[in-house]
Amino acid sequence: MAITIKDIQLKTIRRSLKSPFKSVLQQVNEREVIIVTVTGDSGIYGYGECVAFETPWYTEETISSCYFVIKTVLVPLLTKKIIQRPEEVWELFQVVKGNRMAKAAVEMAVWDLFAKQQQQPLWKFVGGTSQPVPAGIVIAADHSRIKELVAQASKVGYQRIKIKIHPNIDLSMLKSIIRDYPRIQFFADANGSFHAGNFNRLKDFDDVGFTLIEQPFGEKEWVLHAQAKSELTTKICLDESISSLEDAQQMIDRKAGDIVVLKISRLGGWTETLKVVELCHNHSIGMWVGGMIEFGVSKAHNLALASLPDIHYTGDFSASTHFWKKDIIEPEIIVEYGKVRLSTQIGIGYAVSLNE
Ligand code: OSB
Ligand code: MG
Repeated sequence: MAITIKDIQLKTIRRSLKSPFKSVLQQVNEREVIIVTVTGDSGIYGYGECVAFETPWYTEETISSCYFVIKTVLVPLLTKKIIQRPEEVWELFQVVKGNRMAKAAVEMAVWDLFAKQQQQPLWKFVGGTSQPVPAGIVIAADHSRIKELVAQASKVGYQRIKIKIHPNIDLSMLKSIIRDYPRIQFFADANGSFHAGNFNRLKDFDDVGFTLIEQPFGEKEWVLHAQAKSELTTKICLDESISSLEDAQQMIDRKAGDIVVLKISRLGGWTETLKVVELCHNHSIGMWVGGMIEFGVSKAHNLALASLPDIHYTGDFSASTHFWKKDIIEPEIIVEYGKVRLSTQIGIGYAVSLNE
């Protein structure tokens, strides 16, 4: 059923994190995102969340570049258009170069709108089947706190813990923690902190007990990642490197990784993400859904993605209360027995409330 796009509204929200998020790239204390509301001719509306950061430390976009691009370029492109399928938004936006996080925020809202129009939960609309979704948490704090934070996460029931690493982190400390929790899967995220000069140091991480090492080298370092994949037994997983279908194809062609972190925003929206899922499925590449310190609208989209039958690793799904005093969705996301139950309501499945 066709939808005429009637109106698109942007609302910026800004909240402090409960505690600083520290990685080799940046320390994040506060988070600003843009909530995009797209309204169709029937009066139904869908939500997207733009999750670029304040400065370009993770991707090239920033929250202010996204606001500018959405407002002055994408909104005029989409307003009054008649859309038959949400995939058409990707095609409409092809006249705009790059700016994938800006495009994704608007495109995701249109997917939510279509799911609502069809009276389906978004996760069913995109083909999801697996629920509840297993919950994973990220530890991005001072190393002196890792042990204590792992103990806390284990108590909550998280099934997977991702630890931010860098070349100088104490490996015997990590080994002993991982040994203490045999039922929890541990991922390591290096955020590109290794380089050709310390390649051998990466090999020291091979027997620490990690299920995978995420993004050891820089985003364009296909050769180093291929070397890592061939020389380590721990699986190599790419995050920053994968911002398009072409990047996923590169990874496969160059044998530069075993696993892909899916981020709808970094990939430019659902349409491109679903293509990456299909490609990875066809090449037996593992997948999981990554987080970017998001609020509930984005998390709801991520949860829908994680419910696809091809997603086999546990993603970055922590409870709303992990980062936020108060999330922007109701009910908030909760983790029970290490899992997040998906909403049976239509669309993203949550009400949005932007008041503090
Ligand atoms: O590298 O995966 C990353 C957060 C912001 C930017 C990049 C990354 C992250 C995380 C995920 O590690 C944190 C989360 O939202 O659970
Ligand atoms: Mg990462």
